[in-house]
Amino acid sequence: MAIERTLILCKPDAVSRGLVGEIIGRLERRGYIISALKMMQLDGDKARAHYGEHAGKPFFQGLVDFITSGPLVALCAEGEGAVEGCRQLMGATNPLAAAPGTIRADFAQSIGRNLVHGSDSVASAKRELDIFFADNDYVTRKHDLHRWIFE
Ligand code: D4T
Repeated sequence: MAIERTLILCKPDAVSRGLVGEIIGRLERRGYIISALKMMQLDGDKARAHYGEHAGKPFFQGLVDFITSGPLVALCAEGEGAVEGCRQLMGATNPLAAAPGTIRADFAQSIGRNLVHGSDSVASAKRELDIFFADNDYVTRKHDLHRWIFE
């Protein structure tokens, strides 16, 4: 499995509920490296770009309103199979369908306030990371050493 990068968002509900540390801690304990991180409040244009695939769906405007409603924490997680691995940690989109032990099952109640976003493919990750981060936002991490620790 290749080293992948994925975009994780701790959405405004995670920030306002004080769950950012819990979420990042779970990513770190799984062994993912954080190579970029920032707190920001999204403007409408970025929010619509990020959620472009959902444009026209009934929940789209609510999604944009919510994601722009307050600060979020965006980060890039790196590691072997990080895209799928991070989605495992998050659990199913609807917290009621998420497996116990996942972030959404443990801390969320509704699909519209499900705390986290994680890219769903390597291609989406690349597109989404480019919305949130510039090349010089990333630090170089030593995957060889890190992989040896988690092997
Ligand atoms: P994100 O993008 O937040 O990681 O969620 P998922 O990748 O797990 O799920 P998604 O793209 O299908 O949904 C994006 C976002 O929209 C909200 N949503 C979704 C909603 O409010 N109502 C709905 O019916 C659906 C399908 C939740 C996540």
